[in-house]
Amino acid sequence: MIKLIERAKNWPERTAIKDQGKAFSYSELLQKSQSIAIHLLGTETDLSEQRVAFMVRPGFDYVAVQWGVWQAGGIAVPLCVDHPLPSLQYVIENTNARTLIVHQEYEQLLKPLVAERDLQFYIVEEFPKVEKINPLPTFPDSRRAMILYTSGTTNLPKGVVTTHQNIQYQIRTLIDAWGWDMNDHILNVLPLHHVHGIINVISCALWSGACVEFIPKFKADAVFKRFKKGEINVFMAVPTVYYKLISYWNNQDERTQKELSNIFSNFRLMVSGSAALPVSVLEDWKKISGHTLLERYGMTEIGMALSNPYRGERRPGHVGQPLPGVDIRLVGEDGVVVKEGEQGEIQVKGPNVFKEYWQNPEATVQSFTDGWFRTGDMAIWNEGAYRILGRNSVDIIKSGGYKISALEIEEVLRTHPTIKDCGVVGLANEEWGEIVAASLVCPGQKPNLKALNEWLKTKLPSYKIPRQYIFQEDLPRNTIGKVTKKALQRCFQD
Ligand code: MCA
Ligand code: AMP
Repeated sequence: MIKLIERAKNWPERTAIKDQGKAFSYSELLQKSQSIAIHLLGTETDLSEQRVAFMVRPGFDYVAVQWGVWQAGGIAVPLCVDHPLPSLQYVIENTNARTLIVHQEYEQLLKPLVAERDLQFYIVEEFPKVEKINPLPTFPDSRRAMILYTSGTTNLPKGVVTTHQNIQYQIRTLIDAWGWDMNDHILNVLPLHHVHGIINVISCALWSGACVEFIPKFKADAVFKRFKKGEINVFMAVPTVYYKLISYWNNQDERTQKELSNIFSNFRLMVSGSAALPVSVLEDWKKISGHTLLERYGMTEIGMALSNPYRGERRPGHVGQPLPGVDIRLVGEDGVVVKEGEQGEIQVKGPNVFKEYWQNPEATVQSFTDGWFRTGDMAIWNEGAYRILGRNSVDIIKSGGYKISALEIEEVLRTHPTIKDCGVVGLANEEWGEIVAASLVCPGQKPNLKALNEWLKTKLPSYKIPRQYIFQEDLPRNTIGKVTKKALQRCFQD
């Protein structure tokens, strides 16, 4: 049986999840997830890596569905609950999912797809309880467990496949490194179609017998309200979330600020990751909460790889040292491992590293060299800790912790009738890390930008929509006619 799920039997009465004011025990989670597994299996004895896509809000139902798919032997494909239909359709088609599970509120949105692809369709709220649980399939840990989509240097996102073994390793290394135990209580504010929320927050908590509490959507006031109750002692988020919490705190009167700051004496750990944590945010948060954020570095393909220590010096602007069992090397452009103090690409090896890009052997082969995974992130080893210097591709943008491909947005923009050509870049931004910006070449009538964004929202998730536009007669190009993105970034400053 899957270790993460098997462990739940050790503490059936403990609270696993708090969701919308209701507490659910580990035994309830096991029961519901096993019922779901039985329904998914129907007359089969094993889903044998069939892909099961699900669009379920973060909360008890989400975990029950994920565990249900795993116990039935399927591959879990979590869909982003905020994505427009084309993005959802892409994932469902790319994984060739035969089954789709949704919260009722998403039924209307996905109905056309269900009919078109003849999907087996379930509404979570309607899964009846199964009284008698038939034996569930057994399989080795090498089985594929999950596909998460991540943007790369190609225009369309790639499916990252992890096995149960990968996931188990990713969880265990964090349990040891960050001192998780069953008395922990974490608040999840992150979306659950990415590693940060799925592995670092919910799976680590549930592995430990701890409690994970959900709020439906991140809102600074709702977070502080939960913190005030005094139960939560662990928190993990992207830098933008800390930025927003700091802004909220700054806007309170002095008495409220004091009251809010007192809450943090209960906390044992606060982590930041998914994007570079500005030193100013680390310092402001320390002033407010008394906590030095633990910054770590990870990626969908590898889980977590580098982390500042739980005990010991957390150095601002640095991401610490390799996690136990994770091998790291820095490699120069010539393919040779660099000397200390020189910059190179981070390459990673270890049981945490993913199996493959889904049905994309070419991309899988290209992303490895001699068995090392090439992250595309540049770093330097600086007196005992790694420091991330940025990515080796300007076509990857990180905004609010989301990884975004400039090429994907350009492809969509070029399909607009008024746009002949375009160039998309990321611009440094205090709150979001980077914001998406687009230069448009429109020889005829220029589009109305508000209308353009409304049009884009039907095709792309909101975080991929450009926040700044310029119009140009032509894009800046080098002598061989290639768009020079660095020069384009400067055009926005001008
Ligand atoms: C939203 N807005 C933006 C952006 N997103 N503006 C600029 N850039 C953006 N990226 C605007 C909206 O248009 C809206 O504006 C307003 O902000 C609020 O939008 P909303 O969607 O409500 O935003 P939010 O809920 O406040 O979102 C902020 C967020 C979210 C909570 C930080 O971006 C988020 O959940 N990020 C986490 C992503 C994540 O989990 N990444 C992990 C992947 P208006 O009000 O004008 O309409 S990386 C990973 O997993 C690896 C392994 C790792 O290392 O962790
Ligand atoms: P994703 O592909 O969405 O999993 O995003 C992974 C990417 O986020 C990495 O390749 C890095 O570029 C970035 N990232 C994650 N953590 C950090 C960090 N602490 N500092 C800088 N960049 C980070």
